Amino acid sequence: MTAVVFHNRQWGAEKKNQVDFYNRRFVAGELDNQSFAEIAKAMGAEGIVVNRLEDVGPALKRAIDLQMNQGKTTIIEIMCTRELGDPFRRDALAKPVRMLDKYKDYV
Ligand SMILES: Cc1ncc(C[n+]2csc(CCOP(=O)(O)OP(=O)(O)O)c2C)c(N)n1
Repeated sequence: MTAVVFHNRQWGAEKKNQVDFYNRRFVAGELDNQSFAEIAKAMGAEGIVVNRLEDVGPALKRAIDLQMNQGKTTIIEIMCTRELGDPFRRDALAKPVRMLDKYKDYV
């Protein structure tokens, strides 16, 4: 098989919620020292790191060739920016609304 990992060196969804709800502060959301391509190689698969947009096509061609002609699994690790996307939910870390009386003391 061929798998593509979009690697932005962070848990971006979690970081974005922290940034939005805690005055732009965040903790424990950034990842700095791992390589998914190297992890793939350590596990016996192929690993390809893509740093430039124009290298995506050749990486996919190589992975598909390995998959179809040699039966090998490849992890394509595409390095991305750390731009934070907008969350699907905008109330993720908001104070919950308590609908039932029995929960009104839980804030
Ligand atoms: C259809 C759907 N399923 C599940 C989720 C819940 N969800 C929000 S962010 C996220 C993980 C995002 O991971 P990735 O795209 O790798 O970005 P990262 O947060 O790691 O930067 C998931 C599963 C969602 N938003 N939409």
